[in-house]
Amino acid sequence: MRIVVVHHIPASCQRWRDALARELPDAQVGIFSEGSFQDADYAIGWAAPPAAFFEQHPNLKAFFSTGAGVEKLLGSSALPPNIPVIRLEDAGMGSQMADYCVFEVLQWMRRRTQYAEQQRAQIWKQHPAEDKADWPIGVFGVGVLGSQVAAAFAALGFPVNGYSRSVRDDPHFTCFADSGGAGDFAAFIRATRVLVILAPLTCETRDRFDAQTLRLLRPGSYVINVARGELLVDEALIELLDAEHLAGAALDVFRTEPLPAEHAFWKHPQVRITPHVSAITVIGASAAQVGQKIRRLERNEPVSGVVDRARGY
Ligand code: NDP
Ligand code: OXD
Repeated sequence: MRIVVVHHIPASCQRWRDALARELPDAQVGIFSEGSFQDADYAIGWAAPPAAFFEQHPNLKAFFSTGAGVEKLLGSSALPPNIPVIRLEDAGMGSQMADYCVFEVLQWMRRRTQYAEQQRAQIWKQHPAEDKADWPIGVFGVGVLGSQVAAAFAALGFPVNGYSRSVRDDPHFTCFADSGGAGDFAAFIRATRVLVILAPLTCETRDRFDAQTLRLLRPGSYVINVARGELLVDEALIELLDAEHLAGAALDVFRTEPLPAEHAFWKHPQVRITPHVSAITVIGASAAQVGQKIRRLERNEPVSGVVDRARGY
């Protein structure tokens, strides 16, 4: 069996090749950029490989994504329509995502920025304790990762709502959905104080969080975007922060990455940014997942995580 790694970061290619070779010792694992390795059975990579890649590998049985989000891969005109695309499912990302979101919310709720400013000015002043009941969390996208974020907040005693396309039955959150569930999208947003955006980028979710939607959040709300930059309209967020309708934002993903030097987010006092690190792919755990799925496919057994191309995730 032959597996080809195609990743835009050369160091990642080598780490994936080594990890897959450990998981599947009988397989030959090669790297696309190294040239001579052709006609693989399986490919694994991130983003959209060039057309030449698919010409060199015309018999692929599946394409594995090295990430959970597959919008760049699906957007590739070179991707043959018949190849199953299989995404990563959790593989160590869920708990990272939960830590990231909980950390941001606790910092806001416990006024860490305010107390740090007081420390610098040597001011000893206590502020009233916050009641978690006043901090309802709304997780937009309660799939593999979002459901773990919801569970982490629920474990700390926050009220948690989730929104998804289909109604999810999960003891950690109240599920909103446009058909069925506790209410529709507008009701979900109105019930939210901290919005966590964690749905895939599709034609339905692009620009979903525009000024009209963000205005429905209660005054003093916060936004965390750990999904993709394109779900959130940057100008709308800045407008509502400047108008003090929103109190803060923590952003890990952006329309253009790296975030351009001139972008207002870099210096906005209410915005905290990180460079797409809220959940980093753990190569060892991910290669183990991919290896297990390849073994199942070779035995003609079904695997989970196959992307529904029409749905976009
Ligand atoms: P899943 O496919 O498991 O979950 C996606 C969730 O979003 C599901 O609940 C789904 O609904 C919901 N959803 C999809 N479309 C819509 C819509 N139009 N309206 C409402 N809900 C919708 O994905 P993961 O949890 O594994 O990953 C989510 C995303 O997180 C990835 O696509 C990726 O973009 C991002 N990500 C970011 C990382 C980072 O470091 N910043 C790291 C990893 C992932 P339903 O349940 O009905 O299907
Ligand atoms: C992913 C990501 O989709 O890293 O896995 O963003």
